[in-house]
Amino acid sequence: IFGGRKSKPGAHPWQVSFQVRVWNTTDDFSHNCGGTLLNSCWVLTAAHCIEEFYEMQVVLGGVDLKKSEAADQTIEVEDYIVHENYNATSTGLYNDIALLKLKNVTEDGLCARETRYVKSACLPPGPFPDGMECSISGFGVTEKDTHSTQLLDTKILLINQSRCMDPDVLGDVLDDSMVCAGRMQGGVDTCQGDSGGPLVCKQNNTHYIYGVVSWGDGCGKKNKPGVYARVTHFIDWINEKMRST
Ligand code: 4AZ
Repeated sequence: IFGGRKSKPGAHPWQVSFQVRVWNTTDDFSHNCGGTLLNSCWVLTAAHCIEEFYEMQVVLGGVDLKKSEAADQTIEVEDYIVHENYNATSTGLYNDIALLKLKNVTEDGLCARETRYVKSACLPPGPFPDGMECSISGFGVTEKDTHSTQLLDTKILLINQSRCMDPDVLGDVLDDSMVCAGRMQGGVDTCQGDSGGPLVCKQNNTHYIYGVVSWGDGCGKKNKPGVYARVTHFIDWINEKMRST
């Protein structure tokens, strides 16, 4: 996160750290991407966060990757579903969305347990207006050029699609699987390591997952807002996949 500050415990209870181990070594899991808890057993993330990893887990409830905290819940990833039309090209990442299915860890068939620090975000009921202020959070690269071990957050604005497709902004490379958000003056943005994490908008005291951190032209640059997978475009896909398994 560029232009962020340390988040307060419980401020982003749907935020996950999606962690992986590449080989069967004694190496610890390492943070790979962000993600958003949709319900007890499902996490939304970006398709580009997924490869053939040896082992995958999510950590919920934490605000510090270096410390084990009382609120932490660490849960294995049992399976993943990448969007069938995910396409990474030189111009951008199309349909950059995926679901992680968590392993049941309780007798009642649940995965994550809801607490003050672990809660799911809602799927949005429809489009939100251009200019709406929404929040981003993550453990990714900051303006100091290093990943953050602390969960950082900040606020950005939803940006009009045709404005974002101006030649002086990102150009004619976006499709309706994407939504832009940021600050046109620069300095406030998501970056590498925040990928897969939440762009959350609050309406009537309910928090909606509106975007999944996907890509951009660098981080925090003037006139280069971040690009997010547009969750409203994928509501049917998400519900269908969560029903089917
Ligand atoms: C990345 O490399 C990345 N500024 C994520 C978000 C943005 C740029 C790059 C948006 O994962």
